[in-house]
Amino acid sequence: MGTKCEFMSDAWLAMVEETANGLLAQAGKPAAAKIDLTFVEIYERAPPEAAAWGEPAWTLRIEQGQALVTRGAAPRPDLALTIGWDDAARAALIVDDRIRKADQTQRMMDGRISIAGNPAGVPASLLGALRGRIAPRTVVTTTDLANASGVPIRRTGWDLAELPQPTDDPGEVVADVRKWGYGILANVLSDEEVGRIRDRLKEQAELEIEHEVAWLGNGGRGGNTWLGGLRGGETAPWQGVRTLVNKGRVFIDLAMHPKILACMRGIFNYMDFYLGSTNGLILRRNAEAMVVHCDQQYVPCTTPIPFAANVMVTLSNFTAENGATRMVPGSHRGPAPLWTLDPKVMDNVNPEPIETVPATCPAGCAIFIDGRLWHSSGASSSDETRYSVTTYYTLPFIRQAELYPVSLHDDVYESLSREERAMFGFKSYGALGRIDARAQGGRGNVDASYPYVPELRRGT
Ligand SMILES: O=C(O)CCC(=O)C(=O)O
Repeated sequence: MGTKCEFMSDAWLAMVEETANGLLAQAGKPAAAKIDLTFVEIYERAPPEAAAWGEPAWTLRIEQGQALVTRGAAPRPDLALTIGWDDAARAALIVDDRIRKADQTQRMMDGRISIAGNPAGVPASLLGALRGRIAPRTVVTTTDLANASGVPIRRTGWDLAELPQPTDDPGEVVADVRKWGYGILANVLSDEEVGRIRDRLKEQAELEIEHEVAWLGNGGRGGNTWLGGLRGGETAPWQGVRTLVNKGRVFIDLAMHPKILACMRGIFNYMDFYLGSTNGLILRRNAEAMVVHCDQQYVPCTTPIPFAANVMVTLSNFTAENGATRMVPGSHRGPAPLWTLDPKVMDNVNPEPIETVPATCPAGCAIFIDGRLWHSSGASSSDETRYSVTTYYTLPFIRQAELYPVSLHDDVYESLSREERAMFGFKSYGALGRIDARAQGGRGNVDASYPYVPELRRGT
């Protein structure tokens, strides 16, 4: 007889745990090798579309080692998780292949479970995969989650105190991003780490100017920028440093920072996502504000979930004076802002003035921005240079802004772990992203391997 209980409830968790431990015992594992499952993040108990049906949205049945998650009364066999113990080869919980197929459409947004400790000595690489896999999945529909929050879209006259403030709590950050379109995680980097990353960015930026390969601008990051060196009499108050992951290990580590990725997972509702770009953004006195835009401005329709999200890591204090990023709170729940080309400056401008608020915070914070949120860099009237790194992640069906499989330098590619390569776009996503080796032993997918196959002909 199976047992029924609410999805992601404590009882659910206890059942998964019991099943896993039952299998462990069957496999003759010592009692000390018990698996202990705990919730680490819970955002919503059930998807709103399910709640709207007015029934307990999810149930879980466990029978003979099978954990069957069903929506309402209707069983969905594609969500069956077979939890077993792969005793022969290695100690690992196995999740049925079917969940992988379901991965493309079934996404988890209710929460995540983690395995506390590692008493059975499960290899770390498998544990990582398992954490993602064992988590139950729900369906992301086109329901606009944020509309339910009751926050009006694009209001003016903000009281700064009601808007997101820096917090140490990743759950609060994700909730802020859902509600306001942005959230600020405090204390992501220590002072020492801020100093180390900023020094590398400064050195690279200075040398790119010296070598006349810099990305510079009189205004902000927009159409009005050039690649090269300083032109006569120009000071370039704005500077971008592209493809940072080719320019220092510190930037790869930043893109893979566990605190940043934990928030990103929440923002993307536990869907797969990958890295789209990593840029240093430096604002000096007289930098102008950028056109108000959203980071998925290229998507030709409104989307009910973010297709992209950005994290701005602050390497100096972000103040209203030195050009802290400016937001239009709640604007992620509507279409992208309008642009028109101003022929006088040959740059995109917003046809109407838009009220924005600065996201101020100390150095070492991470400002998470939903890809649909209207925002811009601020203008700087300060002698305190603003240093930052913006790291951009997207759902894996979106083209990367920096095409890492081709633009990663060979030594950098060789230095990457499997997990890092997956994040850099070497993992396929359904039918997308297959990499054919260009030569014997060339770059390939982390989750599949295609032999190098040249044009084959008979008789040659
Ligand atoms: O520099 C900033 O504060 C914002 C930059 C930005 O929005 C962008 O680069 O897309």
